[in-house]
Amino acid sequence: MSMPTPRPPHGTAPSATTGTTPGAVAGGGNRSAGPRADGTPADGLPFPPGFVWGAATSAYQIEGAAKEDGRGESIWDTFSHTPGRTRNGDTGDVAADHYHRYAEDLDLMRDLGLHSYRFSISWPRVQADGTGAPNQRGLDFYRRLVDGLRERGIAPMATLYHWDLPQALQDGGGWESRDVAQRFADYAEIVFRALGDRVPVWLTVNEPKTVVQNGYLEGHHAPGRQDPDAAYLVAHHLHLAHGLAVAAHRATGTGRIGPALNLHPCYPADDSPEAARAARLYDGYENRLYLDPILTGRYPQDVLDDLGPGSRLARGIRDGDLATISAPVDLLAVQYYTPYYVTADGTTTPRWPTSQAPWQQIYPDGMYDILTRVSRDYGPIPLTVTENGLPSPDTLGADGTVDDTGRITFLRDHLAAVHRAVAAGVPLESYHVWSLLDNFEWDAGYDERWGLVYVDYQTQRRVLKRSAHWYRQVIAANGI
Ligand code: GCO
Repeated sequence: MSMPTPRPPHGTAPSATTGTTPGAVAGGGNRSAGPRADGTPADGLPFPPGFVWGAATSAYQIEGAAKEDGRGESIWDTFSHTPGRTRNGDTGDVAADHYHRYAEDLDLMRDLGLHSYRFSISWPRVQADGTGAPNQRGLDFYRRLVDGLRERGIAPMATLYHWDLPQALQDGGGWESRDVAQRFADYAEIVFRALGDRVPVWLTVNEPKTVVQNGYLEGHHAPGRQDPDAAYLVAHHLHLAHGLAVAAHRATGTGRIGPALNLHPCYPADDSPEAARAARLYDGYENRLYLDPILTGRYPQDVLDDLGPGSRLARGIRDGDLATISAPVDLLAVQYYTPYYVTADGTTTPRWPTSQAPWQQIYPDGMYDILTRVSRDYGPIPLTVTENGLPSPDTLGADGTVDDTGRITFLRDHLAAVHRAVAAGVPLESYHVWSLLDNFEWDAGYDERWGLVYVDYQTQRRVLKRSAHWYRQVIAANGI
């Protein structure tokens, strides 16, 4: 089946940049690397006044201090310490040592001019075993972090769960156990009471789909299972945890709250009706299985039918669950990395060059498509992009600089797509680059560098990459 000729998005080849002069872009384009000298956006794409620019991280990927100040063990401590599970046997024991270097990192964020910083709270740092009285030393770290952000004029955006489930709860069944959803709500309440009035935006569960697919279908993320029947029951309990945390927020928290979903536009790989049908079901598993229960109170029927009435998901849904799960939320966090092209037999086929991460096809138009689709299909819910970026094998030059112009090309192309979506009426209020710092990229360990800021893991020295200098200009100009 012949494939249509790939069309480079936005007139720039999506392959990595070869240019060495500042601002060089793929394909020899003459666009500058940032706003003009007078501060106006280089490409003439100003964002709306008040648009919020940020960057994102997560606890296990940057904090380190894995056994400090009462932190308990998480499933990612167990998984990363299991031989063969992570590249080079890398773990998050030290990571970017953010737990000790947070003040320096806060100054970095201020110097970049960030308006918002999305981080996650480590559940086992707050409750070592996932239940019981809170660990005040753990909460104190997040109090210091949040106060440090506010002192620097940076809005905290806190994710409650970014995959580091306390191991003790995993020992009791983990997300296959409905009880863990309630434990999560109890933990969320502790955090709301400790930080609630200082955090304007809360995100409940980061990427439930990745927990389901990587943790329970493919098994290359913690807890390393390959059990499809368990996987979709886990999805339900993650949704329940989200809904119970929203209820806890309404009772104890302040600010706004919503889910953080990674969404992948799913396109038919050809123009056959079979491919269209297969792409629709693929979209069900990739997107609607997460969007629909939370935003509409229903599971997608095509997915339920495909799983069958005897599935653990179907049997795990109890009266009232969907009402809990679909409690109104204040915003939706969208995380976009890659599209999928689905063939008639329901498998996928690549279409665009990938980044250093082989799963990531570089396709900026997918950002426009997913943002406009969410607004079209789910109404005017305020949106924020909380993750978008790519890894590259960045190296520290002899001159002390890190030339990651491929990341500038990627970010500018995706921001141009964001700009188009906003111009089309999508109620998008902010954009966060993944990631602020190079960090532990799960089973890929430290081989993939996703940060705007280079981390020399031997010395923990931070070096702004070229993309960080560029992003600072974008923020200052409020446009690209
Ligand atoms: C995710 C996670 C991040 C990853 C990033 C790159 O979306 O998978 O939120 O922790 O590091 O997306 O894979």
